[in-house]
Amino acid sequence: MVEIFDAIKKSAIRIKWLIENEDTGYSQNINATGDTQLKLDIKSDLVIEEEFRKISSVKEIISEEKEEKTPIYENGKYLVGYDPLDGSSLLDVNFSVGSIFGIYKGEYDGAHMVAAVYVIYGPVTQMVTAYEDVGMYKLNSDGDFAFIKSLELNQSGAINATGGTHSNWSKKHHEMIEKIYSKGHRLRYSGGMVPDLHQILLKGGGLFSYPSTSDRPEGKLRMVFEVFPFAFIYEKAGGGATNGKKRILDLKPSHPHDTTPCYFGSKDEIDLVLKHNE
Ligand code: P6P
Repeated sequence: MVEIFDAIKKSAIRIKWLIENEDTGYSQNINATGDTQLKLDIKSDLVIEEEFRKISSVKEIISEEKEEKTPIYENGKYLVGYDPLDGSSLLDVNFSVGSIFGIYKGEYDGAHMVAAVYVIYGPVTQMVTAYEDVGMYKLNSDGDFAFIKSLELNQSGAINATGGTHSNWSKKHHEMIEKIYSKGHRLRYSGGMVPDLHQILLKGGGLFSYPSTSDRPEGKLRMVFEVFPFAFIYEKAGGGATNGKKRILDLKPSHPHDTTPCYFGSKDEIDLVLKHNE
């Protein structure tokens, strides 16, 4: 597992450089999910694939930016699903973006996840790893990721991060969001999954929701590359993650690019979501 974390660190340093020096414009390509790819989406994906090709413990990788899986080493024991540059459409307004990694053994689903990592490219570059516990690291001037602290969610928090187009929410979801606001929570939403969930983790808790909407009935966020990794991290940090009815990590995608409605948060907020959807 250490060599996987090291490959992620090397990728992060290279992607940070790309963000700071390369063209943030769009390519002519469309990815597996139908998004027009930024040149940086493609370059970040290539960087990660290059770094993982050096790791003998990795059997296969699959990227949000590619339809197909990429075999690495036949006798490798880990599978890695990743989103190389999540929220890349926010680069043109200089918002924080991130890379997300789910490390699996045997199957690309929540029950087989063994670790999760994300990197956030912001005013500083930080990495959060969830294995035994949840640790935060900061990229320093020597090119090392120095351990900063362990991360834990409070029983309840004060942040409400509300994904999706409000006019496409169900009546039930509107009512649930108002219930959260009635508890005194405040809106904190950038449109970037990594900084939005990082903020809730670091500011003690709250709720991030990306529900089923009329334009996206199965939600927008991808299970293997985004939702399982953050569900794993939030549970390890003492919180929870649900699709509104079931625990996220109990879900099984029928296709690696499947999406799901998702709610991540402190225990009290997740309980409120589940009760509201009974
Ligand atoms: P909306 C970015 O495009 C992304 O995939 C996630 O990073 C983010 O949480 C979500 O989409 C934002 O979607 O519909 O709220 O703008």
